[in-house]
Amino acid sequence: MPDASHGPIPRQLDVAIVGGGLAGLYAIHRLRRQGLTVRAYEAGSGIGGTWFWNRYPGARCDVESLEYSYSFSDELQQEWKWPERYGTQPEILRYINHVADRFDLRRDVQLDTRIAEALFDDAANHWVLRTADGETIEARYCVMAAGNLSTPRVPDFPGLGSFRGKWYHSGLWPHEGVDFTGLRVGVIGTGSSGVQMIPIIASQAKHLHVFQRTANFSLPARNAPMDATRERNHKAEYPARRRAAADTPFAIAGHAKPTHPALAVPDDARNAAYESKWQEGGSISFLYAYTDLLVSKEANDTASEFVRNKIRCTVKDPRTAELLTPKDHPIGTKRLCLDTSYYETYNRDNVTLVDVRSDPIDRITETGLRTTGGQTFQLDAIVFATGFDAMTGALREIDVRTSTGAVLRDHWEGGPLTYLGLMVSGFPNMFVVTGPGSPGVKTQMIASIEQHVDWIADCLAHMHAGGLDRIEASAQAESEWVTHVNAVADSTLYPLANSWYMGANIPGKPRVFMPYVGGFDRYKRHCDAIAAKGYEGFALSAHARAAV
Ligand code: N01
Repeated sequence: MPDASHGPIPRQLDVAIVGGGLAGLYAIHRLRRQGLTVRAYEAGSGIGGTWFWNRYPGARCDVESLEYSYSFSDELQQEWKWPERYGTQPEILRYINHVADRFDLRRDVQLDTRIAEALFDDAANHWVLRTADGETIEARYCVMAAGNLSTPRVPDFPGLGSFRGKWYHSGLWPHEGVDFTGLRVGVIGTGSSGVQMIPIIASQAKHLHVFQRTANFSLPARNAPMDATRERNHKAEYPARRRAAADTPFAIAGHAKPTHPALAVPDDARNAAYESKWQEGGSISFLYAYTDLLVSKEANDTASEFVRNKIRCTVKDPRTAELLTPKDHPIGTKRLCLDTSYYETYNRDNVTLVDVRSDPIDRITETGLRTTGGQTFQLDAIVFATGFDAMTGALREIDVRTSTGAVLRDHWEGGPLTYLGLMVSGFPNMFVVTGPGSPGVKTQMIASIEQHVDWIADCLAHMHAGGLDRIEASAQAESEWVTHVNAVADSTLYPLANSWYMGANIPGKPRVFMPYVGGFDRYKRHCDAIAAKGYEGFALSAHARAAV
């Protein structure tokens, strides 16, 4: 563990930030404005987090670009021009780099630096971070902005080392890109990443085999060049739109609040409403059609069946259509995918869907892969679109502990425990941005990032003003929050799906519903109320003064 008594003098900071993505960058900006010395440590060779790593073909945000952007500077949101309805990965990365330059953030980012260990020194009342290269950093506070989908996972198939072709993971894509022209390609996984890349790889490959374990619901994105009038109107109302977004469950404005339960509406009117949402494109609008689509199975069945019928109408081969039709979870309870010509792609002669639910992948061979039932596939390239160790993976990769004996991996043995998703009891002065127990991943992520970082910054300002320098979530507040997060999830349909929200995609990971699904609006009001009550549930103290 870190031992500050050896080696060069450690860098001293007010706040060490782990991660140089959208969250880490905003934390630098916001905390620096408060006069704090900050530095972000980023494992990648560039800033951007998710948008730095996920460069697979077709990578694109599924929230509209006018929404999926920072709101903290009106000048920024006025001057940036998004060329399309949904931002592509290169465009979003370009935006992030622009923000870093515009607000002079780079000087406080250290690239190519992976934080391996973080020790809270109770006597000194500071964090000691150690990088994988052995550098030591001391900081009064630590902000974990390491991302929720930043630990790529390749399934443990035997034989991968023997494969003579090339293999890739969606979240670790080569910067120079990959040309699949003329190749026999296998894509494993049909989540958001697979659904986005499959149509593009199919258009290049000689033949594409898609290995599907679970069919996923996907809606058309209906991406298009940015409409100039729409952009002008949106920008004219940007601050009001951002405020309106903060008053919604997903932190996304512009969708009329649903007024009726689905079954209160006659069948033909309901189907017409779904059809209009289908034509409009986007997932929020569809799931927000009625008040109860995510809480009532009967209501959800109507929306699920509408999409199942669309799949059956689109995919010509009835067997393939049936395999692509999700039947094991209600629509929206796994992350709903957005696509461009995903189902149509299965009508191509060079695309074959393979059901690896009934006949799972047994091993990777020198020339492709083999299933347990003995089917063999000859492949030149394998793409793993197999997802991430979501929400807890990044923090569990760091050895986080305290000098008094607390170990984060142990504390989270049965699933992540946090208070508001912002702090963990037993780990003073460590904040988490959009962590488990927060609504982050169920919202427009940048809005959640800004809300979390603003809350943390305000908290530090409050402490500074009061001469306080230690904050810790109480075990009771944490336990009550986790109970609440679970109770809210249990009042919805979410737990019915084997999703990464539940940790279900990682063999052996505890099955606990991790995000808070009570809505961004409700969560923000709650966090504000906690702060107004003097940070109820947190113990704030003046360690330096007490120690004198
Ligand atoms: O990962 P996933 P992802 N054998 O976990 C399959 C965000 N995102 O990278 O469902 C065979 O969703 C697995 O099967 P199953 C977004 O939040 C956003 O696609 O576990 N298959 C599943 O089909 C998203 O939800 C955007 O049965 C195996 C797939 O691999 C999150 O990132 C774009 C397997 C993994 O799907 C993660 O998406 C991309 C095995 N052993 C990502 N193991 C946008 O903004 C796993 N699978 C649009």
